Amino acid sequence: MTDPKDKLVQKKEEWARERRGLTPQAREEGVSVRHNPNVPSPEKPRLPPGQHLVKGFPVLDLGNQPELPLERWSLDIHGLVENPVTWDWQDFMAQPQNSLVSDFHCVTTWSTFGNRWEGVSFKHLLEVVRPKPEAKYVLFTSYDGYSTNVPLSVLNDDDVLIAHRWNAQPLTREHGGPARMVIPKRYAWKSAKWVKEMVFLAEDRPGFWEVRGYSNTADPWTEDRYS
Ligand SMILES: Nc1nc2c(c(=O)[nH]1)N[C@H]1C(S)=C(S)[C@@H](COP(=O)(O)O)O[C@H]1N2
Ligand SMILES: [Mo]
Repeated sequence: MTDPKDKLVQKKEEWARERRGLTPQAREEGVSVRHNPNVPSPEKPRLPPGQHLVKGFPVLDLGNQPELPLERWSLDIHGLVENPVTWDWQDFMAQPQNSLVSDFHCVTTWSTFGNRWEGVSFKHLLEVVRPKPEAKYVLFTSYDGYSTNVPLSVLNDDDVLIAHRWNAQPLTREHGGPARMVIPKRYAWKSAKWVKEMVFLAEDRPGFWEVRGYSNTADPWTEDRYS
């Protein structure tokens, strides 16, 4: 018997092979820059191409949602940084707290608008750990065995958070509680739930979906879904 997780992985690998979810235009042009995400423009719609808005907040993961009591939780941040840290829950909550609203776009084509996330900003984390000049990428690993990689230049942004609350409630286990990444400008698979470890690296190291046909860069505005 195959477990449901294998089925999901097989399904999503099939999506990548068939390049599902791409608009006809993106299929023909390949990844094209029809919207430059760095230049806000009045014509830029709120919904990225090929996405649809859903009500509520779907849950998507490998099917293994770890149970993490706060007293056993920790976040280990190391690699090419001047000041590696391991935060337990108290340390994490003692950091300056931020609150912001953003949209969330899953590569399987659903999007949610106006999520209020609360937590520690990535910019603050960078001030604490002080990346070395050669650090260019971060590899995130999670308590469920998941991993994903993101360039430091993308993480060094005002809307990137390590979140522990969603819409005024503690983040539930199914959505990655006690704490998860939120990277609104990238497809949602780059936002690691149940985040456990961050390693700062000089060379890029692809994560779980990045080795299974999904884009390394994952920009929703250019339909950068697949590799
Ligand atoms: N640890 C972990 N993080 C993960 C995943 C996962 O399987 N494990 N799935 C990713 C995917 S594909 C999506 S769409 C979002 C979904 O977040 P949600 O379940 O809170 O909607 O989490 C991302 N982060
Ligand atoms: Mo996703």
